[in-house]
Amino acid sequence: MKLKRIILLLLTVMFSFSYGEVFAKDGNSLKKALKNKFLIGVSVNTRQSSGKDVAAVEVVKKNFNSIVAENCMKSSVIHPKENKYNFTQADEFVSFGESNQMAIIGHCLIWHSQLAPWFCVDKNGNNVSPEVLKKRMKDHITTIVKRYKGRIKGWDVVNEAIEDNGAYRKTKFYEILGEEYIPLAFQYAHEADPNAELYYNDYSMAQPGRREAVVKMVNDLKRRGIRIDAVGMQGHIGMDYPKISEFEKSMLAFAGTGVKIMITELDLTVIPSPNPNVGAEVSASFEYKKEMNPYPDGLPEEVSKAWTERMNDFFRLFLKHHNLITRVTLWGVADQNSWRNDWPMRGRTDYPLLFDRNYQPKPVVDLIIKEAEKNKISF
Ligand code: 9MR
Repeated sequence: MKLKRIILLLLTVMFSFSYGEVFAKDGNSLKKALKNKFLIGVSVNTRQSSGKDVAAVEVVKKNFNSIVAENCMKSSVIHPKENKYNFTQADEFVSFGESNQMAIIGHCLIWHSQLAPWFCVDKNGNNVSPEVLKKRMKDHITTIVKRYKGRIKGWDVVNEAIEDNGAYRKTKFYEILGEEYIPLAFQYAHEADPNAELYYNDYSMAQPGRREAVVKMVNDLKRRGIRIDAVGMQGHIGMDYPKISEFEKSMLAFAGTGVKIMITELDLTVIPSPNPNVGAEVSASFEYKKEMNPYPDGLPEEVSKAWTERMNDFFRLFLKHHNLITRVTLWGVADQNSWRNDWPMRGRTDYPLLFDRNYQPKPVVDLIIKEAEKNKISF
């Protein structure tokens, strides 16, 4: 009996290793390996969704089954003036996803940043009244969501509304409408496409203050019967932040409210941060310093190894909780596409993504594939 169990165990281990290797060499891809775990997505820029960046398009098609618009659906791009929408790039993005049978994610309906300048103010630059802002939000959300009704799987409805300490971010939306702008945005989105999934998305989600505030916000929405399907944890992480245990705590806390978890904007920076407290605050900006750009010509072996291990650790965490997670999305295709090269300091060379500057998969891709395949085999 005991011998039979040992043989079975040995066979399982041998099989899972060789299976993983064969698969990886055979050109297995992230999306095949993760098929029964969660969607594996990537943000695409307009050169990619228009097909111009041919090499990146190949990587996207082979490895990812979901896409999100990196910039083309932000209000300043898609709705630059009150009576002017600019749908060209967003239309192209949605068609790209459809022609490749991908789950298409809209990003983002209400965000204080990259906000169209007209949105919250009148002609003299003064804040509009609550009634006017509600109407503008409703028009904006309804027009965009209806245009892509039935084609977009889910929307980041509100982006980055909470601060590290759990306070509401003092945006124009908040100034004019208070906390209520959030439920209103979800309500308008739901009315425009009742079948679309709706998400709240934010960065530095492992911060205890933000964690608590987001849990409270989701619970309030649910108590009021307002649809919210998932919390998006952006995942702009570094080599020493956040602690994986704190990230996991937040995953479990959000899942505890009854919504799903999505890792929406994953990238792992390896270059020094001029100020570790800026999270992913887009407005942060520091003057270029050569010593802050230590790896312009490639990563030293030991740094690359440490990066691989940490990225792999995060994927192991995601695989451990795959029943809570519906999607993991990388914020960019290959390293040269990443916003990290220019934020919060312009002109640096970072290595935050799964594919290198030659569009080749990094060693971690194989490790993720093996880990996913290992979990798949059970006797
Ligand atoms: O990657 C995006 C970059 O190209 C834009 O310049 C920037 C401002 O619109 O936004 C970046 O994406 C952000 C995302 O929309 C929301 N979370 C933080 C991301 C990184 O700043």
